[in-house]
Amino acid sequence: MSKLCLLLGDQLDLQLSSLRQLNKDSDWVVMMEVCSETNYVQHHSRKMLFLFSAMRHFHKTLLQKGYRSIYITLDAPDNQQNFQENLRIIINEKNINTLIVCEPGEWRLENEMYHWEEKLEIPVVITEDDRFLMSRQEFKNYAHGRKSLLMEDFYHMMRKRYSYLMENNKPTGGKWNYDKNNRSKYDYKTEIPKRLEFPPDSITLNIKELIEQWFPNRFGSMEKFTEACTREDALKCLKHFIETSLENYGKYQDAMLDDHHLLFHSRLSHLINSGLLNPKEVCEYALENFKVNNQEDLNSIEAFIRQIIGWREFIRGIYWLKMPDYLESNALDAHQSLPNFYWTGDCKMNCVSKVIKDTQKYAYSHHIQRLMITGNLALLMGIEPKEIHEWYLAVYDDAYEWVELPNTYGMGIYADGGILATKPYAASGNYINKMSNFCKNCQYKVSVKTGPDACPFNYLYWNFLYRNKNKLSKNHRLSMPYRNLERMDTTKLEQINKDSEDFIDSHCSRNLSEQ
Ligand code: FAD
Ligand code: DLZ
Ligand code: SF4
Repeated sequence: MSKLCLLLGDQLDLQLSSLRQLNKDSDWVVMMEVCSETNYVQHHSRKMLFLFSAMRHFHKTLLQKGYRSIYITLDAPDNQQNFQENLRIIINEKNINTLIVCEPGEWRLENEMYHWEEKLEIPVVITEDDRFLMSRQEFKNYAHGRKSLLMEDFYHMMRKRYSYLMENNKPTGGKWNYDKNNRSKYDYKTEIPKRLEFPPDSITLNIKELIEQWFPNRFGSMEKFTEACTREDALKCLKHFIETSLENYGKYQDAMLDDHHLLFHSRLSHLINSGLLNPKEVCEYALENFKVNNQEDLNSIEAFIRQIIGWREFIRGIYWLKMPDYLESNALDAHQSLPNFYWTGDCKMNCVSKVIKDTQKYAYSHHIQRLMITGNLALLMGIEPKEIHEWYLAVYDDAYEWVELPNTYGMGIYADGGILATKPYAASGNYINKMSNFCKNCQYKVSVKTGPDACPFNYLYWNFLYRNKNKLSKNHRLSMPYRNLERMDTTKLEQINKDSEDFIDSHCSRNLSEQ
């Protein structure tokens, strides 16, 4: 009798808690490519290419390390295309007496697993995912009894707990957070480093063919795929980022460029989320290898550490604290359908079009592109939360629901009504123009507020505040824009509302009057 460990596509870590339970000589590991995972949203073809390649390479590593590992490819003749039925076959074939799985990153799958004991008639052990720096239970304990949950408080606690950037129990440099120093527009001089490229090997090329055959109509391109798909290459990416980009990471964190999608961002999230890199190791590698010579360096490393031990952990904690109700939230009663241009990039707004076309090309956007371009527009237009959530979950190669959903509902569109953010991240064209050079190449004019030439972000911003007055005007962080709205000339406001309704009507199949 043996144990069987099911290893999911985002659990590619030799130290994983479920693998630690196995006896290599007698137990089994199984990994599988299944349609139940490829089809629950319309994942970007490049996201699947990355993940399947990383999975197949990881299976090879498991074999080299002496594990008895089974791999079911998508086109294997006996593939039942879902976890449960494939497991049933292996359990019978290999005479398995216990199934082990590390807790998954999505509620829907964990919920399914709770039925496996009964359906597969075998004990199922779900082990804690200790790749995270705080367990789900610890976060629940932390949240218990707190009136509100603030990332900043959580982050201070995590800094102390891990002694990252701490001196004599005080934050290095005297301040916890240097975010205010991290809002510069790109200076158009600092060299943007080239990133490492890993030409696809035969494993990756075979998967590309498979995806072309099985999913010919998926969003996105698989051309010029040069992603790291092994731990070895992922470690090279980490080292390269620390050596070439981290020094400018903080300063230009919020900057965007028309012709460069990445700037100084790490591009590590898909590697961390899939398990090829461990978040703690990423932080510790950065802390050990990055020399802090001046205030800008400190701003950069503080920002980087904050994203990982602060935002990433906090987001995950909120997800498991609030699911499954969280998925149903719609605090702003938003019901517009997602405009088709989110799938094509064919849109006159240069910033939106570029971000979506880069998403098609790379399955990646950096945080401000997600938050202040595609997220901001969905917020201002009042897009139905589930529609924009499914878009984000599909199109990015780092997207799993535990991290995507709170970012979308909490930060992007304020669907959770303020659990994660203290105010909606709503902005007019002015912000985008301040942080990027998109507006120079746009058919709209950022300086024009209404009419056919006006930047749509300008009128949509005021229309959003006007439409949501009852829900938002009491938020003290919005008191200034609401004061300005109060003072606005009625004719101007009428024009703003008309332009907004026309814009929304022309892009959404459901319109404002139907709400
Ligand atoms: P960097 O800017 O280099 O940051 C370093 C690391 O910090 C990242 O690799 C990531 O691990 C972590 N990090 C930074 N910000 C966040 C954050 N807000 N939440 C969690 N981790 C963070 N991130 C995902 O990993 N998956 C998603 O599906 C996802 N969906 C998002 C949807 C929306 C609407 C928004 C606004 C943000 C989303 N994010 C998501 C967060 C963030 O945009 C990405 O983590 C980041 O862009 C990844 O790029 P990077 O590795 O270059 O990040
Ligand atoms: C995202 C994804 C895809 C597209 N396909 C698979 C798959 O075929 N097999 C697998 O084990 N995992 C896949 N994944 C990742 C899972 O969706 C992920 O493990 C769960 O959503 C839990 O986070
Ligand atoms: Fe975007 Fe408006 Fe600038 Fe055009 S003018 S790029 S729509 S912010």
